[in-house]
Amino acid sequence: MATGQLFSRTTQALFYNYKQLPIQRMLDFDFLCGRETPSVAGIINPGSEGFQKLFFGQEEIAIPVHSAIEAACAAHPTADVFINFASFRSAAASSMAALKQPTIRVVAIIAEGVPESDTKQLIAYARANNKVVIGPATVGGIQAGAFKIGDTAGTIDNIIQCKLYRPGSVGFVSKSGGMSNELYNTIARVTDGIYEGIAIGGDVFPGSTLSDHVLRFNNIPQVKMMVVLGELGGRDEYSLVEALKQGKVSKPVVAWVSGTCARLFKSEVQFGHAGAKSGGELESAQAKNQALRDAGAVVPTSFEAFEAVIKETFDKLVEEGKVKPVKEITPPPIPEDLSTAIKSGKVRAPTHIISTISDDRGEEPCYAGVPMSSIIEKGYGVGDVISLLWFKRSLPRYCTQFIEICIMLCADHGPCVSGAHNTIVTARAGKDLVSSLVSGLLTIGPRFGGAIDDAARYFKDAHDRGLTPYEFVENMKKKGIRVPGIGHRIKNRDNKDKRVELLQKFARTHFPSVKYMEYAVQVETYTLTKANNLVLNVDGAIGSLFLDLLAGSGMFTKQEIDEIVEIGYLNGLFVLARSIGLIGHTFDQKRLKQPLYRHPWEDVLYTK
Ligand code: Q5B
Repeated sequence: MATGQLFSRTTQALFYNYKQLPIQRMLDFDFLCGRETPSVAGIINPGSEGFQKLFFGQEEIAIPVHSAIEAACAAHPTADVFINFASFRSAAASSMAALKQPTIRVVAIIAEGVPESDTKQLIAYARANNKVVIGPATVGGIQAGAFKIGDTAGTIDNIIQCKLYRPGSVGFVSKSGGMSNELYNTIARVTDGIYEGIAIGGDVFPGSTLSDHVLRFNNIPQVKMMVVLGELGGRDEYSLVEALKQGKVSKPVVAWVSGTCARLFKSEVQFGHAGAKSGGELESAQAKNQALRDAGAVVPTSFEAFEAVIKETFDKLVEEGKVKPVKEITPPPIPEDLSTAIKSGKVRAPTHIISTISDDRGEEPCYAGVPMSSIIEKGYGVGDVISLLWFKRSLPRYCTQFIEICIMLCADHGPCVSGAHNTIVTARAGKDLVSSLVSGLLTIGPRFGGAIDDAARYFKDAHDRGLTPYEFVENMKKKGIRVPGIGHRIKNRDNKDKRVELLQKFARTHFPSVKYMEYAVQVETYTLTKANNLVLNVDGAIGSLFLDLLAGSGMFTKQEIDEIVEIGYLNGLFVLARSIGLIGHTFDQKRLKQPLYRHPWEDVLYTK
């Protein structure tokens, strides 16, 4: 690897696998550092394309999403860092695909558990092609004030605390990502801060090694000293020992190999990382610390003394005039996410929707405050669910039974009615279920099935005003309005609608009062004197009987009844019921594989 800088203030990355939080953290870091361009040029999310909205400071930006690595690299030729958040199963293949792209220079592999044989191939390919792999099993790395990989250095608060928003003079490399956070803090306390920090990852075969990065830091003029945190297991630290012995490192190196406690255990211990196990004596923390010390690194006697020796080394550089004090700056504040601010009670925000009928936030959804489980345990039916969701209360059994009867009786009325006809024609045109259903539903209106609300309105008004059926019907005629709920295309005095009879029978048996229905029947008696087909139809029967239900149940105030009639709840019963039949007609046509419907010419009057 050697040479110098991996990143700069203009470095851009491609981010593999959409992970909102680490990407947002990168962008927040950019903003903190005063970068002009976001460090994430594009996202690769296999299988999806488009844009992902994220914040860059206070502004929302749209970051392009690509479904393939090749397409992303072609679209963003200047993005030379590939941040791989793939799982351990697919990290190797995607990393290799990225390394093979001419535009990609650095690949960071976050996943832990990548098969070692795969990692070895990645390392070999990267070395042969002069590319850099950071990881696997890493949090990534950071160039202070310039570029950060994913979750490196944690929260924005931590980044500010560690002064990572501006460059210092220390090059830091560690195996552990978690411990690198600790050291960012330590280094910020006792020096002018980090210039660049890399966590190489805790696998047995890291894509790049401690010495790779130390040698690289040695070539970066802004880096004045290096801090190295190794760990027991493996021999990586010995290549650094060799480099020190051979005089390849001209800047001070302060190092510590953690895991000295391993000797306290009687048997071999595997620590957190795959590579961190106490193997032979040479791999022990003690041996590696001693070797580093012998080779010229500044090695403390314990981890606790690490901070002091870093300070001493840095102070010496200052005394020698090799480090000029960094000019402190105040980073801009990162706007807090609304959701976080609301959670902490710092701000309040008006809601955009108000809902009173159901709540899905708890352990189980509730309808009008009644939990799903009690709906099932109490043996509630569709009528009860309708009474909860439409009327926001539990109605008596006879009311919910009446609602269910309405639903059952209006579920279908054969293939020839407007709704079913439309649905059949639509299904035969090859359209899907929802299109076929809504095509039928759209015919429901003042003439077909949607006269229930108007019937309730007019019958209530006429009844409550004490109009005689004669006065009511003739007044309507004068206004040129057909009486809603009266009249039918095929039903008449001698062929009464069975549904109307069944509804009336039920209501007479169970309702405390049927005054509105009786009024509607009197209206029918009068209209039948005019024409044979001016019967009380199913809409009229439901409309008048629902008035009786509302008034007789004692569950609604007069004001609530007026509101229900005014808003028009009752056509909902027909819409809901007929959906059952329309869905059935759709399935029927599909099952019968019916061809496209074309109306016969003979059935059309062509005229001028
Ligand atoms: N005349 C239903 O009419 C229909 C009159 C009237 C005073 C009336 C008509 C009407 C009100 C709306 C209504 C629901 C269009 C019907 C339903 C669901 C269904 C359907 C199914 C299912 C039928 C002949 C003469 C004329 C008219 C007069 C008619 N209705 N006068 N009040 N209500 N009703 N809709 O047969 O003097 O000759 O000019 O609009 O309640 O949709 O099964 O099919 O389950 O699917 O076409 O049951 O009644 O009668 O238009 O030839 O009129 O009677 O003014 O008088 P028709 P028209 P005139 S249930």
